[in-house]
Amino acid sequence: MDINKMKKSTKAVYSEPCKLTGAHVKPIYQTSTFVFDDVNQGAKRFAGEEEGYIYTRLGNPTITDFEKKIALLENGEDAVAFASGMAAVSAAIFAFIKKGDHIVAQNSLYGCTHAFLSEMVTKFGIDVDFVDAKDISNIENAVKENTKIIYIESPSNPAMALTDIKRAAKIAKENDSRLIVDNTFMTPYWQRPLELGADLVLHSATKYIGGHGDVIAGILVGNKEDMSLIRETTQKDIGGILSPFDSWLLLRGLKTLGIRMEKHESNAKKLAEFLEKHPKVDKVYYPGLKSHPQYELAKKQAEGFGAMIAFEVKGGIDAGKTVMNNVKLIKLAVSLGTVDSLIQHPASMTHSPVDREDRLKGGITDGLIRFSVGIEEPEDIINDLDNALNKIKI
Ligand code: LCS
Repeated sequence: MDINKMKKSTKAVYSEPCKLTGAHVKPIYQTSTFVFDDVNQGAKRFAGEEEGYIYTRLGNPTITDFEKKIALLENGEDAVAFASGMAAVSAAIFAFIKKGDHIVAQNSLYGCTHAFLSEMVTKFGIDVDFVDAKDISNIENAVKENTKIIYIESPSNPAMALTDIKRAAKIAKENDSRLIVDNTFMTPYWQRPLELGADLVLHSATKYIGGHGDVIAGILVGNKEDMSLIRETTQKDIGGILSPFDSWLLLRGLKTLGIRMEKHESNAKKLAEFLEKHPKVDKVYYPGLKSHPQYELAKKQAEGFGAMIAFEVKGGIDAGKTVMNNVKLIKLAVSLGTVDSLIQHPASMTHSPVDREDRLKGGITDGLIRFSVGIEEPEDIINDLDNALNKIKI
């Protein structure tokens, strides 16, 4: 049996029993260190001459199982797990840049990623240019001889802007740089950027990978060489590793990735169509709607549209606040990709670390509302949202 040849849901569900005890679900290796037989063995492990664990910051069987599962799902050679999505972002960027290098980034990115690139990375003598990557020629024109990284989210948080991943990968290859794709909104269930030519895939595993809103985690996937470099540098020495317990929770969450993503998406389609027709709603941004300007690209590069929706109501931000303050079933909270529906206001919450001017360039208007569609029954979500929308007085 070769699990690599199986369908994506089977890959997500599959796990091997514990080799030692036969336990169906493997135990958690909740340990910080590993005992050596003798000094010689310890030295060999440190020298990389013998396989085996040393210390959990350098590796742990439960973390390895999670990394291998994501590598399998993303069709990558290897993966490296982190304590958060942001730890994965910083580890990926710092592993491949040095003073004098240049990064081209999409102008529509998660708030802390944008802040990290515009404020932190630039402190170390690295230039970053933000471009509207919906038009791929903007990436093409921004790339320079010293560009080492092209960084995108597709779809982006929260504007739902897409980048043509295949074309961005081609530009990266021609320029001897790396394309990093944040695939958080899609998960490997709907989109696998490595298959489209990307060099590294990143996830805030806090979201759909875990799925239940009880873990903060991040992961990078790529080829063996890049992943080894990250393990030996930014993971080992900056040290933002994932814990064994959280790895185990993520492995549990992943088993239902397929059915969760299918239900999230079928709900999202219904919600997007409901919002598009609602008299109090001005604009809806969902790649699965034919009215989305990048609907064709979404169909081409992904197997699904996901379940993140952004919308603007008539009456601007005040009307938006009325909606967010009046939902009952849907929770007013940041984060996304949990089994329950969440609503939030990017300009004052997730994207408040970004200057207003930069937010607007990334499509984040003051009145934009972001909605992470859960797996409750769609009628209940629609009723809750409809009640809240009808509280708007116009
Ligand atoms: N990338 C994307 C696309 C994200 O949405 C987030 C977090 C991160 C990276 C960072 O991951 P974390 O460190 O939080 O695991 N996005 C959040 C959001 O939209 N609301 O709260 C967090």
